[in-house]
Amino acid sequence: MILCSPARTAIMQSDLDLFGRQPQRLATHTVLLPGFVLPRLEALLDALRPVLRAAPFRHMETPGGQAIAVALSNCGDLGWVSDRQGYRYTTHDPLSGAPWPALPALLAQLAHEAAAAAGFDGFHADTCLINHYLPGTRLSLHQDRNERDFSHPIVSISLGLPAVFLLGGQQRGDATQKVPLGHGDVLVWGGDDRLRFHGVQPIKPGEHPRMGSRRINLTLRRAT
Ligand code: MD6
Ligand code: FE
Repeated sequence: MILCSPARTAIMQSDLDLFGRQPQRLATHTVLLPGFVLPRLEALLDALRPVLRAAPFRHMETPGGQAIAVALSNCGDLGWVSDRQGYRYTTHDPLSGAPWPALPALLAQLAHEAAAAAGFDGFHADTCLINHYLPGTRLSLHQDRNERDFSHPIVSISLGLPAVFLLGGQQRGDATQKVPLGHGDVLVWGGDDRLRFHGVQPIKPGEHPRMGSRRINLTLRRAT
């Protein structure tokens, strides 16, 4: 799928997800791929299980000393952490003292394919942040700026309970676009949109048939 090609006008049958939903361009360099991971969902969950056994979800502290409502873990060469010292990437899990679990090949492959589908060729993730939301949990507006090179896109996979993603602008006060993200959806953004403010509205209570009463978000990046 070459969504970025100006020559391309028709959407191909192969671009549609299981439910016939089409990729959607939300901004110049932001593309929503509905249901992109659904065909490989079980393999994806199989790959996550050992990662989360080795590096369980935990609540980290903000530099200001507040508990972050979203529980998180990581896999890959690096993992994103927050504590009194600030936000940064580490090679080791501070909880176990061991290196973060390796990035499963399937995750790297899905990220590569989703990025390409959104017009970002040659994306090779080296880290995946795994976020766990319970109903009521929100993520306040922020920018992702702990990575070395903002020319790489970010691939974000949503699983479980639906969320409303807030896509803001370059300034914190800019208007936000509400983007519904459902189970299996992938959001890819980069380029001019890479430093947009964004957040997640409080997750509504519910029960997802496969994932239970939670939302899981996987954000794949190139941090180095
Ligand atoms: C989430 N995502 O969807 C949180 N950041 O749970 C993010 O903060 C995020 O989805 C950068 C790019 C895509 C994202
Ligand atoms: Fe973010």
